[in-house]
Amino acid sequence: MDEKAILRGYDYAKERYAALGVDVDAAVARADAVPVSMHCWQGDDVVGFDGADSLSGGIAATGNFPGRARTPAELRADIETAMGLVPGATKLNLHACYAEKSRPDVDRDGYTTADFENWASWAASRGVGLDFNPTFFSHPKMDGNFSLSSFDPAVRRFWIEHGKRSREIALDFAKRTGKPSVVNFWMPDGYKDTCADTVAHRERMTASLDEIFAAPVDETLVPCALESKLFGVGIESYTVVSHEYALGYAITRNKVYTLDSGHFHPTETVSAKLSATLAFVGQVQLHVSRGVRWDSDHVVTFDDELQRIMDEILWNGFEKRVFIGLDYFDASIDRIAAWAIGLRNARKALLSAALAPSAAIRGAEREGNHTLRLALQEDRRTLPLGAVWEHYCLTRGVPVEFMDTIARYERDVLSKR
Ligand code: RNT
Ligand code: ZN
Repeated sequence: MDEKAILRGYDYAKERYAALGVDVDAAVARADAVPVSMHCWQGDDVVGFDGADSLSGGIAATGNFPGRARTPAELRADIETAMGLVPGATKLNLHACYAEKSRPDVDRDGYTTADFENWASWAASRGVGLDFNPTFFSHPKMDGNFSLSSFDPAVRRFWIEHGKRSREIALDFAKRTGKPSVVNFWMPDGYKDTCADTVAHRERMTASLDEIFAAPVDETLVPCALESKLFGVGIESYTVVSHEYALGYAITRNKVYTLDSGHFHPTETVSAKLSATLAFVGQVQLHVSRGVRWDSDHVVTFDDELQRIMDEILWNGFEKRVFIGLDYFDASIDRIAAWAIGLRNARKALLSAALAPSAAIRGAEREGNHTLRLALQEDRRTLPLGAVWEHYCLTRGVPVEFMDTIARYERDVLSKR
């Protein structure tokens, strides 16, 4: 891209936004500072490195694009390449199954930071924050799709210990990176067909979670989150941690509630749930995803729902109360591009939220002028966001057009795997 053209575009955009009372430089700084957590699992189709060769738990990555990362070193190289294409404060979200075992006999109930040493030092040396997830799937100790709410006490014990270890690992990550490490609990527990005793599993789940969270830990360093889900593949009829369950648990236990945009009925939106949820829970974590007909985890696109989510966060000043993470896994296209596209879209939507003339739009609403509100909302869509975005990329040393990098990496790295 011609730098001079970008600078000209930026000058025009500044004028255009100033006429609406928007300070572009302040908006860029605001959007730039909001952390977005990059999910490590897009790079290898959620397989991990601690023993599994396929994915379970009712989730599925479809596609067969060449170049899947097969080792931690390959995955870290891919992550670095993708991060280089994305401006702003990016964190990395790790799953426990990405452990590099320090001893051959250590299992998930016994993991410590020794099993994540390479990840922790990689992150600390780059100034990248780490979030963490215990992995309750793709493991022989799963009782079908049940973990913390299994009827088998030995199964529950194993997974309770895994949950406890995960908080300890995250605490160490937070100390070493100087940034909070959100620990997200998602368990697939549920049934394919109609559950006869819907209470029994929930009682066990509550007891298990309470035991995991019993030891005091500084939750400003390690915010602990519970993720709800409507259904999974082969878990269509009953999930233990449904929306109502997770919301109730988070409210009564002072935990973070994780809202995944693929985990609701297709006409429900997470953007509509944010301010309602935050009226009663302290903090929310987002798994920004895109379901197409089901929880298909398509790459996040720059669509209305993404924009509404980011508008809700910035227009309400929720930056400190909402942890933004991405959660999708597409194996049908270049995986590094999949990361870059989704992460750039998240950042672009944050920028658009910061640039929008929200004061004027809200002012019209206050005055009861719903015609003006709609006119401003619609005009906002075509304001020169792209010109500001290009200038932002330029000043952060991130390519405006990134597909050359992707093509080069495919040729030099992915094709050799
Ligand atoms: C599954 C949940 C969960 C996972 C990741 C890998 O439906 O969304 O968050 O996608 O933890
Ligand atoms: Zn999720």
